[in-house]
This record gives sequence, structure tokens and C-alpha cells, in this order.
Amino acid sequence: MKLQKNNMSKTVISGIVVILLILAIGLMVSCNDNGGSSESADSADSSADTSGVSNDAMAIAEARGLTPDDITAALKTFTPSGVHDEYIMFASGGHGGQVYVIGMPSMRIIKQIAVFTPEPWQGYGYGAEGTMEVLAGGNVGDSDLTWGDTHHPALSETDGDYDGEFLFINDKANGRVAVIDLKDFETKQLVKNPIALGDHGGTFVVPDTEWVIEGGQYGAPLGWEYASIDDYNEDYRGMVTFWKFDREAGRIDTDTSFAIELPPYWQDLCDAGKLASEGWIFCNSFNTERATGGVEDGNPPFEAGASQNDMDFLHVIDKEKAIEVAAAGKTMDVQGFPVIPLQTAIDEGLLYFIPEPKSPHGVDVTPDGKFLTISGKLDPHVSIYSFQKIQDAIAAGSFEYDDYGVPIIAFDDAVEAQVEVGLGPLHTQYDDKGYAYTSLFLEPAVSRWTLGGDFSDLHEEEDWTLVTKTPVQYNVGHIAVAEGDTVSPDGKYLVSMNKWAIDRFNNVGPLLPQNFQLLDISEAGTNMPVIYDLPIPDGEPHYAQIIKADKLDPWEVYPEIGWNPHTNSVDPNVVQLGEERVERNGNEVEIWMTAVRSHFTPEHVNIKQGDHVTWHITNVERAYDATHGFSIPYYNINLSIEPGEATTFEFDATEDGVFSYYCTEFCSALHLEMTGYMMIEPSE
Ligand code: RUQ
Ligand code: CUA
Repeated sequence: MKLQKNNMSKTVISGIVVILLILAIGLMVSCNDNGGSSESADSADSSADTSGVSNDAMAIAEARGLTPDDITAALKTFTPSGVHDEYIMFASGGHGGQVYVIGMPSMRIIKQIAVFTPEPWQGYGYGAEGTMEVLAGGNVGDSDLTWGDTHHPALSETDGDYDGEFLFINDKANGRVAVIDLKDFETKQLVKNPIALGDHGGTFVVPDTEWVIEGGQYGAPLGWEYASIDDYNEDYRGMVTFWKFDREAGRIDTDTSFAIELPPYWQDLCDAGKLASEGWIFCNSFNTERATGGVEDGNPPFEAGASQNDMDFLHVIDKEKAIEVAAAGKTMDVQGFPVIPLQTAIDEGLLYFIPEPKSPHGVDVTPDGKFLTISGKLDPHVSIYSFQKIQDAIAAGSFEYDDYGVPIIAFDDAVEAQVEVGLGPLHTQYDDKGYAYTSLFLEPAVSRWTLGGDFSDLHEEEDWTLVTKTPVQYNVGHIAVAEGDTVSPDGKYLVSMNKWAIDRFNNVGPLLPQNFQLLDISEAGTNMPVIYDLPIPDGEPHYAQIIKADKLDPWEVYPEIGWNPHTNSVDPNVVQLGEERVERNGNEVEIWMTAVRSHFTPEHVNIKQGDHVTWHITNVERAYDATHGFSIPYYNINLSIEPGEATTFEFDATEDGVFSYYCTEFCSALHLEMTGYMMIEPSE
């Protein structure tokens, strides 16, 4: 009996393996059509003869205990050497302060982009002037910050579609926003929010990326003044900030940016309207109870105090009107930053509330802009609001008012549908098949449900109904669908960004990685399996966005020798081959150095203790991937100089001695010889 069963499963597995291998070869060939290297196209062709392979594959599958589902999953994700991924995911690195760049469906981590935290591989924050200036831009007053809590990356958009040019991300801990240029995947700017120490509802871009939105979180006095918590209602406030993005310059223009003062509810996630709702901004909030905590004094703890009300408030903001009001100067000054006062926002009719159940978290606008999905963490439903109904209610003008006088649209006037999806709904994404997906933190699972309206025709099921759920491991926060926040999502893949990994990987001690799980959502109906687990050994990642890889067009090497990535032009201190020199002017020493396989020129640098040293290096290489590193011991200097890049660092020669500088990238067979001596003669 046992034997029979074994034989049967063997036959089933071997049949599936043969079919899937044939499929896999088809897949590999079609991947190659989409930009895979020609070598791998050859290797795919040469392995087209599957006789014998199937037996080996079956034996391997058996030895490893793989089920047919496992094999299917492997074939959907395995990406041969040299073949590129179809999608690129930009994922937050949480309180690691960085951004992860991950290929999909292979789930290979391709890069980490240093954003808020110094990072040695990229030479970010270890002397290179441009990077030091970027990091300094994010300092708060006298405090030099060396980390951030990245939450929500946002790709730049043109007409509501990702355009692959820029990436923005917020730092929840310190209320900052970063600008990353996708020409070289480097952080170009950090801006500190002048009115709030923290944030959360950002970054989100409007459909043409003219504005980058940053919503607040924990209510506090604007400009982080002191005020007693007893005066919470009067002196504490919330906010949303509109950062003006100058695409030409590739920078946020802080001079034309502004904020809106909001009641001291805890603003949570935001989303920008698109198509039908273009010109509007939506932000959730919780703790409309205005609980102030103090459990140690016998007050209800925050988690209870902030969860008493059945409803909190969705903030509905007329973006165009807000821009007009700010441009007309109807603002107050907070730390030199223009802020539209709450009363002005009310008087000008640019701020409305809609009740939303219950301790909401995510708000996500549908691809056509006609609906918004709100999930309350403590309500098993998602609530779908109709933008048209919201507009009708505003036009009808029958409001109630909150304690601060903000007009409230009745829930029933705005809601289109509610779908019971399960426990702890957090975030929603959309696909190309008329489905929405909501993460269920408590179950934990990813749910799929149907949209109504114009999406009806795309799916066979009834509108606004739960279709299926896939359990995930474990405790999912955000989910991200390929091209998911655009006006035309691709669907196909969904990544479940799980906060807990527990037993999914080898035990590596009490601190465990996060677990990104890839779900195949290409098939309509009830089948959307998990096909890959990727551990993320960094801070807790929150959100991610996934772009079609062919929309990205980064440089292979910098456009010209001597390129300064921070000015986007040839640096005045470019050093061409043959122009290397050391100049001394009193105790100012200036060095012009080149780097090329496999030497630095000059190889001797003589300095006197007490000198101030300014050192320029140009990597004069034009070859793809010919990066040189440069490090000096003791002085904490560590640079990454990519092909064509020019960089500068400065230091005071306080310590005498002999210091070997060397290249930290194994760039050639004679890389170990890519070194030199900096000799600092002691002062008398
Ligand atoms: S928030 S899941 Cu910024 Cu949902 Cu983290
Ligand atoms: Cu350059 Cu090693």
C-alpha cells in the first residue's frame, strides 16, 4: 500500500516536473526577449533538450521534499544568472533609515540606497562633501541625526503613472523627506519639516509630482515649542505639508512649499486623488478622542483612550484651493515656514471631514480616482467612499461640525459600500482585474475583494464582495502590487510585507528579520499562492512601490569625467589624467588625485601636523562597474567613487604618523597595490 502510494506520487511529480520544465524554458526565452542577456538566451537554447533533465529534476525534487506547488513556485520565481527581473521594488528599510531595491519575481536584493543613515559601501556620510551636505540638510537645529525611520516610498509620476525618474521617502521619527534621483540611485536631498518633529502620512505624490505630500502623526505644538499636555486641545496641533517639487532641479523647493494647520488628531496615512479625484488629498486620522495618555497617573493608556470613538475623521483637502490660499499669502509663520491656519482652511472651504471607522490606518484611492478605500484597524470591514458623493455632499452644504469648526460630511452621504474582509485590515492595493487587496494584520492574511463601478466588467464575481484570502507568515502590514498606486496597475505580483517571521527562517537569535512574501495574483478567482519568502535583515519595512523595470533608465557610468552627482555637472575640481598635483598655501594643503585601475596618483602625500587638507579625487574610468573606493585610517574617511565621479573631502591633520590609503573595491588583479602613503610630519 505504502509502496503504491509512493509510486503514484512519484509519477505525478515527474509528470509535473516535465511539464513545468518545458514551461520554464518557454518562460526563460520570453524573459530574454524582455532584456535578458544574450548569453542566457544561448544557455536556454542549449538546454532545450529535456531528456534526462526531467529524471534529475524529479530526483532533486524528491530528495528536497518539494511538493508540486513548491516546484511551480520555484519555476515562477527562479531567474537564471544574467537574466534581469521584470519589476523593481523600492521598499522602505524602516528604522534602518534606508531603501531596498529588490528585483521581482526573483526577489533578489540588488541594492540598498543610503538615505537617512550613513552607509560605508556607498561612502555616504564618511567624508565625501556632497553626501555630508545631504545628511546635514536633514539635521534638526544643533542635532546631527544619523538615522531615520523610513516608511513610505513614492515614485515620481507623470499623468498618474510611475515615470522612473525620482523616489521620495519620509522619516517618521524626525519628520523629514528625502529625494532620490533614479539616474544614479543616490539621495540628493533631505528636507526637515520646520513645523513638526515627526510625520507619517507621506510621502505621496500628486499625479504629476508637482507636490510631495507629508502628513503628520502625533499631535504637538507647531514648531516643537513647549506646551503642557494639559493644554492639548488648545496648544497641540496636527498638520499636512505640501512640498513643491522642482523636477528640473531634481529638488524640493522649500521656498514655495507650505503646510496646513489641522486639529490635534493623529493624522495617519494620506493618498492623492487621481483622474476623477485629481486635485484632492485624503488623510486618515485616529485619536480624534484626543487622549493624552498618562497611564502612570491613572489615566487610560493611549491604546484604550485613543480607541473609544466608533468613528475617526478622514480629512478631505482641496489641494488646488490650498495652493491658491498659500500663494495669496493667507498664512501664518511658523519657524519661517508658511502655514495656512486652521480657521483659514475652514473659512476658505478647503478642509472637510468624513467619519471613518474605527482607528483607521490606510486610505487608498482606486486607479480611476472614483473611490477611496478606508480600513479601520478595529473594524473587520473596509469602507469604500465615492468621490462623487463627497463632492455632492460638499455642494449640498449640510454639515455637522467638529470641536474646531471643521465641516463634517455624514458617513452615509459619502459611503458607497462596505466589505467585510477580516480582522485588522490595514492597507489596500488594486490590480488590473477589478480586484482590491487588503492586508489583514490580525489574521494574518491578504484578502482579495471585488470593486464595483466601472471595475464591474473586469471580474466575474459580484461587486464589493470578498473573493478569497491567502494566509501569510506573519502579521502583514503594507502590501504592494506591481504598479499598484498608478492609474493603471499591472497586478501580476503582490508583496506582503510581514512584520514577524517567527519560524520561517533559521533561528538567528532573538532579533528576527522581517519577511517579504511574494504572491502570484495573476490568476482571477480564488488562487493567489505565496511563491517566495525573502528575509529583510533591517529595520521594519513599511511600504514599497513596484515599477516595471523597463521604465527605469539609470546611468551606467557618470556622463562625463569629473561628474559631481550633487550638482549634476562637471565639478570645477575635476582632475584629469596628468593634472594630478599637491599644492600648499601656508598650512592649507590641496590635493588633486586621479583613480584608475590600479593606482592612485599621487602615491605619496606629505602633510604637516596642523595642516588643513582639502582632497579632490576623480575616478577617470569609463568602464561599467569600475568603481574605486578610497579610505584613510584614523580620520574616518571612506569614499565610493563611481566611474566618472569627482569627489572632495576635507579634514584637519590633527594626528601625525604614516597612513596607508587604499582602494576598498577589489577592482583588478593589482587592486592590493592600489594604495599610497599619506605621511603627516609632527609639528615641533
Ligand atoms: S504604515 S504598516 Cu507607516 Cu501601515 Cu507601517
Ligand atoms: Cu581600485 Cu581596488
